[in-house]
Amino acid sequence: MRTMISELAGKVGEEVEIWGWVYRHRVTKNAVFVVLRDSSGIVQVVFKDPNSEAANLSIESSVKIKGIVKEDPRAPTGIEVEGKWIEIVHLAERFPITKDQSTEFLLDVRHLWLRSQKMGKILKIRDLSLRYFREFFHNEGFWEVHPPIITKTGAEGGSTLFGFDYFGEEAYLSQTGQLYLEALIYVLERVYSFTPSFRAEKSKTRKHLTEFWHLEAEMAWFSNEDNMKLQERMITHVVQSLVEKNANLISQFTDIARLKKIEYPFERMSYDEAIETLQKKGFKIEWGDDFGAPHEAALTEDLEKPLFVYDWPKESKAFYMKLADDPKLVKCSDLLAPEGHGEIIGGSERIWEVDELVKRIKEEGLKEENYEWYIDLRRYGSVPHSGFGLGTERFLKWILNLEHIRDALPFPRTINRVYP
Ligand code: NSS
Repeated sequence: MRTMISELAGKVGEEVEIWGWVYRHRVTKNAVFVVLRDSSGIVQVVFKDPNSEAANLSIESSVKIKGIVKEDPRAPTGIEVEGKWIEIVHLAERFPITKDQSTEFLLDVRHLWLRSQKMGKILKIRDLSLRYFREFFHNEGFWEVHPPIITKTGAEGGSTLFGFDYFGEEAYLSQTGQLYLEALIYVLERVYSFTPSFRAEKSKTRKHLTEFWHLEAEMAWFSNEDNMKLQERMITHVVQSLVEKNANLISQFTDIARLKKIEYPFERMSYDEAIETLQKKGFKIEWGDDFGAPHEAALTEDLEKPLFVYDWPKESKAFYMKLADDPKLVKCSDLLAPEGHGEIIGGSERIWEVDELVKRIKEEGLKEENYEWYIDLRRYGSVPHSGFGLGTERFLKWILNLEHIRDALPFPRTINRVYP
């Protein structure tokens, strides 16, 4: 029977069979050393016979090995396996990835680079985070729903729409499921979705993808204040679950103490205050301007927790946002991660009256006929409501302190890469 590598520690002295891939390989006068990798971990196997078939292995070959589990204080996991038998399932060709290769090359062979220890761990943390997000939503009475990806409606600005010909009609890849989630609150009240979102981002930065995984929620009867409170509790739940249940994995990327501090309530600052703060710090920024990466960094550099910047100028935000008491502003908030990782959540209260919505659609120069169904939602028992969207990869980049957003998912799509 097969044993996973992570289970070996409990089997010292026993004979086991392990299956996996050759991670490292070294042949000396007296022995053959094979570091074997499976999805649960790595372990060193020593064959005391230098003529063992193990001597012929190449990196990434797939093998089945039988051997005895031994304690070894020098090994990172405290154990190693004394190899007794080996079956080579597939002898790998020369593996193209060796030490010290360029980032561009590693991106070209992404399908193979995914086997690295680092990527394997990130992918596990990505999955664990999503389990905790879903757990949070289900605990809070949300239903998971599935909005379409092919749409007629842009929502986050025309410049980043991917358009295509849909049997003679112009259609787009979804930038957000939000408008559809708004329809679904009238049956389920609290809904969330996890979908790919697409943005034809011209910007080549460390935090922009053209395809990212969007976790979105929409809640009937919620003000933007309720919305922010839900977001901070959600982030706290996910981060603290990771800290409590997966400290071993997480601590290989970042200091756990840094994450323990991520507890609600988060910091809050109005857009007006943010502009003043930036001007005092010497930035040439005017009321009405959006923030770039240096601004976000300056606002959060001294913070240990995320910061909500709320009540933005209407002109800088999307058409669907509810006007604030001061009609120059809209009831919305961006959640900025600390340490300059930038915006991780965008959320707002939505316009729920027909006239106000039609006026904003016209002001923004959008085609009213494409939004007829969306306007319709304001005609039959409309209610105040709010929601938000979180970029999964932005969240992971922040939590794990990743250099670049592309390492937060297996096959990143950026302005200059759609392969592999
Ligand atoms: O444009 S957002 O700020 N807001 C929306 O799309 C709303 N319609 C969401 C909603 O209320 N349901 O995008 C939300 C988040 C943003 O904070 C980022 O974390 C992430 O989506 N995002 C991105 N991540 C990676 N790459 C790109 N290009 C990107 N754009 C947004």
